[in-house]
Amino acid sequence: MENRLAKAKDLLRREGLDGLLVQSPANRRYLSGFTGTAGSLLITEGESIILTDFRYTRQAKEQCALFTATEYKSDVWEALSGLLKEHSIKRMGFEDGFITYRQYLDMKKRLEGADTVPVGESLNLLRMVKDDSEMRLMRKAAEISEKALEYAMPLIRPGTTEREISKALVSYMIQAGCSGPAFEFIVASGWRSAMPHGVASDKEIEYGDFVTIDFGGKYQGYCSDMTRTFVVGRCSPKQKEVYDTVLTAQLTAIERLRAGITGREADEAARSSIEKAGYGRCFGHGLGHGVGLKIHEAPALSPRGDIVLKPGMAVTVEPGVYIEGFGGVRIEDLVIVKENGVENLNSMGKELIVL
Ligand SMILES: [Mn+2]
Repeated sequence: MENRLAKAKDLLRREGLDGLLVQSPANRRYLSGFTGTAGSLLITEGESIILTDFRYTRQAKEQCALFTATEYKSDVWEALSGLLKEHSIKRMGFEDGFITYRQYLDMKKRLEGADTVPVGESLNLLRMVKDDSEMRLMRKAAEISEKALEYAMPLIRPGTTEREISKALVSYMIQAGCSGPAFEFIVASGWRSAMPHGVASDKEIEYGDFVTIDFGGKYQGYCSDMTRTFVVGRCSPKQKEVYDTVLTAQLTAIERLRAGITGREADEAARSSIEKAGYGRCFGHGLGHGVGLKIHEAPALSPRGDIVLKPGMAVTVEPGVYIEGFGGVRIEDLVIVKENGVENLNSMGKELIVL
């Protein structure tokens, strides 16, 4: 936590701010350890304060050892206004990507006298490189998700609905220690597998279907994210060709991934592999995204990904090919970028399985 707070103070200096207001759940938790659903951090060079209401006073004191916990009565802006004066904060950074327009107007009105400065992505970017404790939690989240998929695999057969598979995954992961799903699961079978984000429906699995399952759990705040595609009953030559195209692209991208390349270069490795196989127009999304306290965070591995990858960044590698009326395949692993390659948090096989 000291290191994380030090990163926030670097940001203060870099942006010429006297204070930083942090209210988004992920950044708040990252910097303070606070897991409650409401609260504001005010970080200055010399002091770190967490403002909560009555419901969270005790929790804030217990969880945020590096912060002074202060309870406000009913109006957080009034409390903040007092703190800004007390600490002579003239320029305060705020999370423009998080607060609503209504909150923004409130803030401007109530914190009159202080300049409020949008910090853009800079605060979120502090979370990109994971520390050892974060990596441990992500490994655990990934491990639980693989076990959940093994548990649910016998259900992937004609007659089961997509939602039943989704339900089995969620209940296994909660039983194994996850607080819940990391996002709404995609279980897309047959024609629905051509929809990259086809969330689980009441459609029944049918003989010959592709079944794409994209899911993950939240373990002590950290997300996992993985995708496997299966074929049920019988696999056509075309299905095999599409599957192998995606698998080759996925392996090629993992081979290419390492510190020092950009997200764009990683994406390009998979994209050119799929293009060579003749399916370039069927891969309409980016290769992957950062994962951590949020399921989607920086850096992006995509044609617009200009962030240079560093050791400790956690990213997904998930190329796909989607063909309207036929179906689609996506294969996704969660990896941690290393100096000369990656640590793959997924160990489950990726050869085509016909169930
Ligand atoms: Mn993903």
